[in-house]
Amino acid sequence: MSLSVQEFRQQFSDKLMTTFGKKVEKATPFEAFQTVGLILRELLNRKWQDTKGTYRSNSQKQVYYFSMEFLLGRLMITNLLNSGLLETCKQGLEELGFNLEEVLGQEQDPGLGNGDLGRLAACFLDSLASLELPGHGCGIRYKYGLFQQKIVDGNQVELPDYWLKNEYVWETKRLDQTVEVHFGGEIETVEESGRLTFKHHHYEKVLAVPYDIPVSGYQNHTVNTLRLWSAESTTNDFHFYSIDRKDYYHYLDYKRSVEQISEFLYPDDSSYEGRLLRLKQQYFLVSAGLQCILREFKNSYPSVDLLPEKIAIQINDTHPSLVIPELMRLLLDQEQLSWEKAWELTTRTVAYTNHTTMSEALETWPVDMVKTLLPRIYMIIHEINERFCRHLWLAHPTLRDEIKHMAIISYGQIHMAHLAIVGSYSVNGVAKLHTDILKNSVMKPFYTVFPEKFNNKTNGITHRRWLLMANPPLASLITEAIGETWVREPKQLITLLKYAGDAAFQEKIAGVKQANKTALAKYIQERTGIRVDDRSIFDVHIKRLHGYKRQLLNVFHILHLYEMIRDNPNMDMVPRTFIFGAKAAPGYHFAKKVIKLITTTAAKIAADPIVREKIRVVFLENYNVSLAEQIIPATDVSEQISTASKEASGTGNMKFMLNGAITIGTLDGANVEIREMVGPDNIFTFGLTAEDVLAYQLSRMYRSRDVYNGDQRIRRVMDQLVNGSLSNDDVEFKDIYYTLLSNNDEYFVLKDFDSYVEAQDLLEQAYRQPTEWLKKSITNIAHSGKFSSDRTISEYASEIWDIHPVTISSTTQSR
Ligand code: CR1
Repeated sequence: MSLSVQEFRQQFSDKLMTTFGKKVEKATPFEAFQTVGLILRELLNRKWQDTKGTYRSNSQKQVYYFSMEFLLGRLMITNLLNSGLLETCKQGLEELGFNLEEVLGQEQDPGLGNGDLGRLAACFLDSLASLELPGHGCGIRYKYGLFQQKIVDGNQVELPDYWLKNEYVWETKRLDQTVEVHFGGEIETVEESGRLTFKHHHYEKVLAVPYDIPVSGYQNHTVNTLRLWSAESTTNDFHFYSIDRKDYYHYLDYKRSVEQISEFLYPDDSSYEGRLLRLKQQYFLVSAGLQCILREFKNSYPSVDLLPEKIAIQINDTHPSLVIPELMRLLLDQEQLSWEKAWELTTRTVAYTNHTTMSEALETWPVDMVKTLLPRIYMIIHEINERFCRHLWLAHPTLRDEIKHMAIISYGQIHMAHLAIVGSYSVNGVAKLHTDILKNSVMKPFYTVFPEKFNNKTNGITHRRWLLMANPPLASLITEAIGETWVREPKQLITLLKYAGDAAFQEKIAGVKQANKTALAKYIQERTGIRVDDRSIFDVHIKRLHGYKRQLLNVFHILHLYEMIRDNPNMDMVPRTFIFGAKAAPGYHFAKKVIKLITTTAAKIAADPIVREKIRVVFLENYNVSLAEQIIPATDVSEQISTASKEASGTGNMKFMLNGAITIGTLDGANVEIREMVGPDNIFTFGLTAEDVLAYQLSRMYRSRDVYNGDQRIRRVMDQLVNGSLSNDDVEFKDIYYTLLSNNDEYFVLKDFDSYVEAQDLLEQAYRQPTEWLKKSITNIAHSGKFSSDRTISEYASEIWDIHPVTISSTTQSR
């Protein structure tokens, strides 16, 4: 689509007038944003129509990616870049008296996700559309995203994230596509002409209304769909005007309970009600999504037998794993298929991605809860379990002792990962190490039974958002050096290797990094009032706050440096700025204490005239996609220091690498593959390996107290937690202290401290050699092509989904 600056300006003022009744001079930046949004929407709508039309007419297979989270980030910039209008819009807006940055900044981040898992889903949608692959997202339109984080007195405070308070310019409500989802009630089993049928009575009826968001591909004609479902009530079953108005009050209760379903991303699941709501959300997504897919499918194809040939459903972790019994329900009860046929179709359509081996995150639901909320679904899960256990008993006699650990239903709980494995044709992990751990340890018996299902798909990120949009100066520099083929084929970044040692190129790379650091320093000052030295090393740890991600280990290193500088104020060291960004789950006490520890350490250092010359700590509140886009291009050191075996992949590690940061990390998740690519000289690895960790967990031979007793540096750091030197309130950090000593330091912080400090020393020495450092940095960028989500999605497309690129033919496009 080409649009001249002149045409853009004209369209802008026309649209502004018809939408807001305003002249350009009077428009606010928000109105300008909405206006550009509407211009883009019109362009996208045409391509969207074409895409849908082409998919319908060429009857190729399509994939649906079911996920409880999609962490999209701002979409205006993506849509401008993808449609090739970024420059036109920038210039047009400037001529009209607006600043592009300010206009883009008006967009609310839709916080419909928590961390990596949701961001991965968004990168995947971007790659699907950019590779012209027929693939769509299916999720929930939560009214409130993940909470907004404020830091008050050093503590995290959670505020509601009402991202929809202004109209969301990218969505379209599709009332005509509404479906009904049923909860509760009873099932009556009746025999009709020799066949059992199941009648659902007294259920609660919820309307699922879809809102569609267009997902555009990079400078092509594809616009796929992200469909987000919203729960609404129906008024049909109530008589508001009855004499006693009883129905009216029932209706209010009912309306409230329905709307809750799509209200919050994470209902507080520390209570039974909270958990019930979460289960309701999962079924709501799954049932609405599947009904709609099946309805469209039946409009296009003569028989549901073709389902696996035409549709693949990928479930993003176990959250949408009720897809399996729900698809069975639809095929059995609605389509009247036999159990065997329905099972065959289901297990050839559904594929499952596992994203974690942490036992706390492996979902289970109490039988009673599922039975009451989803009676028919429970019956189906029960039957799947019976048949699966019988199969194990007969076909795998050697596993008989394992059956109780493999059953889908055991000890009153439904194990969703087991259901997902049994009911799908592909089970993939998200990095090599993680997949190996699934196969050889966590899911071992399942791997024995279904070896053919297990496969690895190492995660990736979209270089369009994380380099082209987030770091335009670096992107231009790369293009200047190696031409622009890398933009469509990120693997080509490898040709940068020949410039790794090139002094002139190094200087340019250093210049871009410095400019980004200066910009971030300015941003930090504006946001926090803290002035940081933009010549210091920017050492960054941004991700969810969790024990296994070990923000605590990072703080311990900082507190150790603090002691060293106090001992020797003239210590020769390169000044460093430690930057953190992280949200802690609202009910996760320990994680919140770690935030408090970071902010307390920051304050203590800021107040110390000697120490603050050398180190600074900054905690940036409300970490989200847009903030990550600011921070990553300015980073020198990327902290990826999870306890080995715990981080399934990580994707932040890839974003940093792509932007030339050097990783300090454990041999965990995708760090292992980053190391394989760049070689050991271009990454700083340390600490226990996954094997060590698993062995310690089995043998129970680790004693954190021994490490504490044996290392004076650790004792000094830890004593600061409880001796009043950090906080007057001497119980403030007691919990952290005892978690490490009395609860035996589940995440091996003390154990890895020594090798972490050593790796940090080596890293500092390397930083002192600018030529060597820049060489490492360029080498990292050059090898980052492997971690493009285009590569990941191509693998899913050919090895799991069997879908192929479709060139969209233009039917509505006038130009
Ligand atoms: C993992 O912890 C991984 C993402 C995306 C997370 C992280 O290492 O990069 O998934 N897992 O694959 C998760 O959120 C529920 O599990």
